[in-house]
Order: sequence, then structure tokens, then C-alpha cells
Amino acid sequence: MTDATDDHAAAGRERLAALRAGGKPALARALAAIEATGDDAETVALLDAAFADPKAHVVGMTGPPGVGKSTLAAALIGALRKRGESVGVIAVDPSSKRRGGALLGDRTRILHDPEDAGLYVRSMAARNELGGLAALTMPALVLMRALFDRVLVETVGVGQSETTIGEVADTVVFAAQPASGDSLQFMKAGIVEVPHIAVVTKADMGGPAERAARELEAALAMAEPEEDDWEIQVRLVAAAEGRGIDELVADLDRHRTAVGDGLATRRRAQAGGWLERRLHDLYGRRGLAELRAEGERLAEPTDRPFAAYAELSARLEAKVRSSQSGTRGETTAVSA
Ligand SMILES: Nc1nc2c(ncn2[C@@H]2O[C@H](COP(=O)(O)OP(=O)(O)OP(=O)(O)O)[C@@H](O)[C@H]2O)c(=O)[nH]1
Ligand SMILES: [Mg+2]
Repeated sequence: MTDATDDHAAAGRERLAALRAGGKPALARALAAIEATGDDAETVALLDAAFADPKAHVVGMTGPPGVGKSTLAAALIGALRKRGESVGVIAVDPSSKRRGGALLGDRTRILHDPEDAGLYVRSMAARNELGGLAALTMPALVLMRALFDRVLVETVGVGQSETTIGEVADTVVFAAQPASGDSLQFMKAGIVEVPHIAVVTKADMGGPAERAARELEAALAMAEPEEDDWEIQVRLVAAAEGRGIDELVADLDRHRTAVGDGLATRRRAQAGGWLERRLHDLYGRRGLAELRAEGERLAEPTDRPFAAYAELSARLEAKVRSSQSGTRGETTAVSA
């Protein structure tokens, strides 16, 4: 390691310690800094330090609109808080127009004391002009992962996003609801990635819920599991009345244990994927090609994704600027 790398790491650890001591206001400021620029030196150092010192198990929840994800998240939050776990929540809103994650915010406000220092809910737009789901979700999640015992990410599995929840979460929960063929269509079409845990919501509806569970089991049996030693289970939950929640929490814990040491590998790979996507969103295929031509290996597992992003994007920015001033120079020469 060079001195500069040491300094970067030391500064980051210091900022992370301050963030951990600073509670929700400090976290809100750090998240605002990510959304504002995200690549100033202080934020980059903080993010790499957070990446190197994870704490939380990250649970991604996905499923069609209205399936009951927020209700389920609220019930999970209740169960986890009762166990004494601190919980961070990121609600990713599919449209930047709608008030992001307001529903989940409302539900958690109803169910939980706003003074609760062990719960933090943040909503984000899935898409802005600078990229898709993972562009800002990834750094926000990395930060919250270093602070809480559990991080929940709620996204709508509408199938059109180039980035899926599996690219940011440790454990993916897919939710389907009774009497809706659409969720099965998502699965069959291979649009929704293979989840680690599948739930049928609104089990209080009885027969239709049980039928949906059997259909989902059949659909999943045809899918190719990601980890050989993990058997996907379909669980019935009635989140509104708290049924099946403790069992789901046990499933989450079992999956985390099953992944074990593989978690670190999975996260480094996710970070490499994020780095490439982010640069692609901002500089396109030509930008990526230029970096590759210079010998950069993108989309590979990495330990310092945010410093790498800052360095590579600065290099591409400089190229864009020099090509612009080059063009101006020619024009001047011609008109002279
Ligand atoms: N009967 C029944 N209804 C439920 C249950 N859970 C959620 N609902 C209802 O389903 C509707 C949608 O619930 P949400 O939790 O907002 O669903 P969502 O998947 O988060 O919705 P989006 O974020 O808009 O995609 C609401 O009207 C809920 O009251 C349940 O366990 N039983
Ligand atoms: Mg919701």
C-alpha cells in the first residue's frame, strides 16, 4: 500500500467512527452527501471504510406492485426490533415522481416510535438521469450496512430494471400474492432472478394463498438455484396479522448462515459490478472501452470500489474535457 492509500483508509475509518457515534442526524448528512456528489474525497474515504467493515445482513425484498412488501417489511422490522436488532431500511421507489417509499415510511411511523434510534428508514428513487437502481442504492446500502444489524431493501420487481436486487442484497426474498398469475409470469419469463426465499403474502385469504404457494413451488423447482447447498422454501405469511413472520426471520438467519464466508466474496463481486455499471451509466460503452484499452479490469471483485470509481471517473472526465478543448482549438484554427 502507498502512503496515499494508507491516508485514505485512515481518514475513512475516522469518519466511519464519527458516523457510528453520530446517530441518525450524522447518517442523514452522510446520505445527503452521497446524493449530492458522492465522489468528494471525504465521502469516498468513508464509503470504502464502510465497505471494509460491514455489520448488517442485507435482505432484499422484491415482488410486483401491491403484493404486500411494505406490510411485510413493517412486520419484519417489528420482529427484528423486538429481538433487539437495529434495522436500516431503504425503500426504492420505481418512479422518481411518486413520493418515494412514503407508504413504508407511513407504516413504520404508525408501528414504531419515531424516537427509536435503532430504526432508520430512507426512500430513494429507483431511477434518475444518472442511472438505475444501483447507482445510489449501492453506496447508501454500504453505509447502512456498516451501522445496523440488518438492512432491508424494498424494490418493486417490475422486471425492466437493468439492475436487480440480487446485485446489492445478501439474501433475496421474492413476494407473490394469492390469485395473481402475474408474479408467476415474472418468474417463468426469467425476469425476476431466482430468490433465496419466496413468500406468498396475504395468507389470511386461505385457499387461494395455498394454491399460489404450490404454483410458486412448481415454478421455482424449474429454476436453477444459485447456491448448490440452499433449498428454496416457499413460506406463507399474513403480515397484516403477524403470521409466519418469526418463521421468515428464522429463514433469513438460516440463509445468512448457509452463505457464510461466501458473503464477503459475493459483496466484492457486487461492488465490481456496481463500479462497471456506474461508469457505463455515466460514460457509456466508449468510456468503458477506453479504460479497458488502458488495461483497467472492470467488473472484477474489488475491496475499494468507491476510490476506484472516483479515480476512473476523474480520468474519463479529463478525457472528455481535453477532447472538447481540442475540438474548440481546431475550430479556432479554421476560422482564423
Ligand atoms: N389481506 C391482506 N392484505 C394485505 C396483507 N399485507 C398487505 N395487504 C394489503 O395489500 C395492499 C398492498 O400492500 P403494500 O404492503 O403496500 O404492498 P407493496 O408491495 O409494498 O406495494 P408497492 O410498494 O406499491 O409495490 C394494501 O392494501 C395492504 O393492506 C395481508 O397480510 N393480508
Ligand atoms: Mg411498498
